[in-house]
Amino acid sequence: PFLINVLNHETFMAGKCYTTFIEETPELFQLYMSRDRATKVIEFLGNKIVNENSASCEKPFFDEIKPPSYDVNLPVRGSKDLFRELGPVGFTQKILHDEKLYITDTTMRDAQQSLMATRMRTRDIVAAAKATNSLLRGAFSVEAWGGATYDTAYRFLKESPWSRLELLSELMPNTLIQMLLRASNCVGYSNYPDNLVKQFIRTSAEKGVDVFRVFDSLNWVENMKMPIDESLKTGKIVEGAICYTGDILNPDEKKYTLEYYLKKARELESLGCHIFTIKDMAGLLKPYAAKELFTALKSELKIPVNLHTHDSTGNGVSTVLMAAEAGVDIADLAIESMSSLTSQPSMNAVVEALKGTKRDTGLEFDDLNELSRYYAGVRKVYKQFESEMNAPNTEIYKYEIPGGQYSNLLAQVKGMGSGDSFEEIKALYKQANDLLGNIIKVTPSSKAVGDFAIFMFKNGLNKDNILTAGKDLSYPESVVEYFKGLMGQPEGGFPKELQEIVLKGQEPITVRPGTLLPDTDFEEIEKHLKEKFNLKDLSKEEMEQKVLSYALYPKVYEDYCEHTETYNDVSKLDSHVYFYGLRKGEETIINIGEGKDLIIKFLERSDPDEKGYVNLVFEINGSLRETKVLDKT
Ligand code: 3PY
Ligand code: ZN
Repeated sequence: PFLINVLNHETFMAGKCYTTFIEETPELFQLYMSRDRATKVIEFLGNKIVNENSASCEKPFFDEIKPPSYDVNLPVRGSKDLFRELGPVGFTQKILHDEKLYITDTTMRDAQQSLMATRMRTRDIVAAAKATNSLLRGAFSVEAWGGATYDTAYRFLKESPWSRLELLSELMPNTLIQMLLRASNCVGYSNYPDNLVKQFIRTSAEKGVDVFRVFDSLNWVENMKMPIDESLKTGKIVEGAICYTGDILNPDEKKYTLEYYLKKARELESLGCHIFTIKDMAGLLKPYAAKELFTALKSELKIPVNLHTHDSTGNGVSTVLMAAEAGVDIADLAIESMSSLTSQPSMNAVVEALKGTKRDTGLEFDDLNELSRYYAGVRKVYKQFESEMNAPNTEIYKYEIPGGQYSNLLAQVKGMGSGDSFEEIKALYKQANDLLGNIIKVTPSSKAVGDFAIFMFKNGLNKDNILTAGKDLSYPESVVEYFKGLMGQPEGGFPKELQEIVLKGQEPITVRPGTLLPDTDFEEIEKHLKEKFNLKDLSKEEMEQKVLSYALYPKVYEDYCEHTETYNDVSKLDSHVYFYGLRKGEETIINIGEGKDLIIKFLERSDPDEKGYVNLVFEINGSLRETKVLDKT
């Protein structure tokens, strides 16, 4: 039926169908195109309805969420304008001399990563972009990219992280866009070859990253030099971050002392970083420790200092205020409805707390409230991805488990059917950390500690028997990688006895892993992708992004390409439709570009036939369409 327009056409019927016929009468072929697209959409929806939303989990009802409103006529002069005028050194030195507390809004990256397993889709993020550009014009930056957002975009959301960056850059022209870069681990979980890390940094800068925050999971500065250097070469702002662990106010603390942090800060400053960041990924920095730490950092450094913390213990706002008292220049905070618990402390709370003081942020209550209203609505759609942590937890001080990992670990333990043993596993996490040498715990080193704790639990091991009972066992891959030196060198070195047991005769490395890894062959990857997928008419830039994505995550990226070939681009679907499909009788509108809409209504589904196929009936722009989906549940 889709060729009917053409078949009825007199030129076609008369056999006068020349090669220009399609060009001269494209409308005749339009139906075919839209059918193809529509078919893919209903196949995607059908699969969602049949295989991903069991009858026992009825789709919840969601209210329409209006994007945040703002005064469109208000001229905006934001941080990016100042950066353009003053350059990276000029602007960051201005921050150093200004009295106000500058703010980095983490809502679009770390807040959603920490609260909802990084599932927030580009559609919901960019809907807030224009308003954020205006309402947060007095802020330092918006952290919107990097960390776990890169692979989860492909893996779970079936959308390109590069498009997100491009859209944000277009919609927030006055705002500095910030990313989290895991040094040589880029946005992944292990060290990548130098040429890949460098290309990734260059492309990120070209596509819209204005501020690079660089950290290493063992605070090994040697591993940070090359990525910092490469980020500096882009002309953008570079923050060197040191991860905080332990407690500088604990008199028994011998390793992670105030002097440890000052030494690291001096090293990063001397590498040319424009800003120094304390990255407190587990929320361990207590308020009075923050006062002491930032007082000392302020008197040592000639670059602005920034505090990144999480509110897992409930002390987050106090920690930020104490740091503000001590002169911290920039604080990371999340919009209220996306703040607290495993996320950042509340921006709205800190902004109000500082009103009328010399550290007044310049941000306004009503503006933040409007953004908060928007995200409160969005958050409901992502409830299924939130952890069970619904109250602050000072236990974090004892176990030092980063917020994001805490909920993952609980889920993993429950998945093993050992939910009742979580107390024991937390205690083993602490022991595992000691056995690995009391290390920094952040992606990916935190994974090694978590994997090790679970391994100890499963094998009945503890700190007293591991060197004997664990002698002949083979250890989890992340633990082997750690002891091989593939994550870098931990402060104080590796515990030798356990290292020998784990490596079983393999030699560990002591140099930066990147110096040993062969270069990524970009041409080979391009050839492979062109052979495997339908990649015609791509610009050089588009191809470059695809090659980078494959180089970082080959399997995840190929799965994404296959998904796109099967179902087309699913990023235009509303999020509740993307995650839950449609209820019987529910309608959704998808804009397919150039002002064209597909209005899709789900009408009916059959029971599975003898081969297990379910027939689903939809209405698309008024016509009935059916699709068959194999019931895999
Ligand atoms: C990341 O690496 O994604 C982090 O947020 C670490 O804290
Ligand atoms: Zn964080």
